[in-house]
Amino acid sequence: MTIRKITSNSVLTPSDDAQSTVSARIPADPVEPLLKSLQDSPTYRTQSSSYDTPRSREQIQKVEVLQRSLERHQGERQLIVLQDFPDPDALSSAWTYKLIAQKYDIQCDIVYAGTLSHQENIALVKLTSLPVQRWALNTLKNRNLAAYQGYVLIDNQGTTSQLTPSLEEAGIPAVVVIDHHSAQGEIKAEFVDIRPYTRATATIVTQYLQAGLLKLDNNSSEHVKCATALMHGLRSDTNALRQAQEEDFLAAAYLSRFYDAQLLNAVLQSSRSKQVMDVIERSLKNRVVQNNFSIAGVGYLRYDDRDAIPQAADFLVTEENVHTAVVYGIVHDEDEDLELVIGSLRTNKITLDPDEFLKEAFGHDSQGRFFGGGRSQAGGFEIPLGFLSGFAESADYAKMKWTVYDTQVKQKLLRLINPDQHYRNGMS
Ligand SMILES: [Mn+2]
Repeated sequence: MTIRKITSNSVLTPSDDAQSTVSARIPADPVEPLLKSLQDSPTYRTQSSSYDTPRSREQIQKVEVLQRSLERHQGERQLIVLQDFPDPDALSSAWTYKLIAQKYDIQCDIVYAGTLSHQENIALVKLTSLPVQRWALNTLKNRNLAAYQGYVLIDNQGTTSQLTPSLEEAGIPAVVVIDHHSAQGEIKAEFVDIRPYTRATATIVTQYLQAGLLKLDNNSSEHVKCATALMHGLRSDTNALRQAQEEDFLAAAYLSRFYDAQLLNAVLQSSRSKQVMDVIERSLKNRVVQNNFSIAGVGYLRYDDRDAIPQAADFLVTEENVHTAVVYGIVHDEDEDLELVIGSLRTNKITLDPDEFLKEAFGHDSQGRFFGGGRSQAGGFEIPLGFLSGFAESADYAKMKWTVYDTQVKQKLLRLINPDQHYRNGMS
């Protein structure tokens, strides 16, 4: 387990009862007076807690550091880079950062290299006019990277985007990293706020709003849409608030003053495509359940249907006696003519750390980059097929290739799931 380093001068959140005493004192407009009173509050100088609430001194300091970074970069242009397959948490948090930065005269463009494939993400972007652009890797040479003085990573640490190596090459510095996934390696940026114990990046950026970096205005349709997107992001990373912690509820409570419930409903009502249903069906048919883990390979799927994999994992984890589901398949990226094994993990088991589990199961490549990683209760992995990439002429060859990868992925997972049983061959 990765434990957040606690330094002797950190002021962390108190025990639950102390928190409730304080929550009772929250005034109608909780922001500065609350933070001020809490900073002085002796009840806050207590021991460690597994997560921070917006009230810890550490977080107040974070907001001040971010503010200074924004001031330093006034008049500049920044590129906000999302993971290749951005989710609602990433999309909404990036939009929030863009709106905050605008106040400091920083112009941001939000980009991702992969695809928006979940029906809800497509609906979210369309219905809220969320300002995001697809920058496929092969279009990068036509972009004017020199226009950007820095890049920003939100809800990721650069390891899940194909764009970061090119930005590094172009000499663009990472200015800001805001994420809640476990640390994916060393990060060099001016401002880093990584909170592995926070359920959603949307919670972190909502706390920035609450701390006064941007005052949301009910009369601004852009603000209302952004608050709606944040509410969706927060819900989607907390399993519709079922796994939310106090700080997520507090963030949601704040957003409830601004968001449009009808708009959120419209986003949530988007329906699944036939392709997604087919992948779910395959995962159901192919699943192997061992030691409460459900594992399913779904074979080949189109790049645009990539998001069917986490949806299938979401479904498999609902089976009785299953606490963890892993679904994977081979995805073909036509733009890049590249094939990848892509997988998702979902777990209800509190003691299972998806980040640790996936890193241990699949290890890393020759550059030390892990094939998988995660956050609380969810994770994913991507393994490039390399030399074996590319569509095969014969169906037999494609089948053989799938069998090899299917066997290898299962082998690596089962080694962890059944540590006592040496997993040999025979994948039935
Ligand atoms: Mn997230």
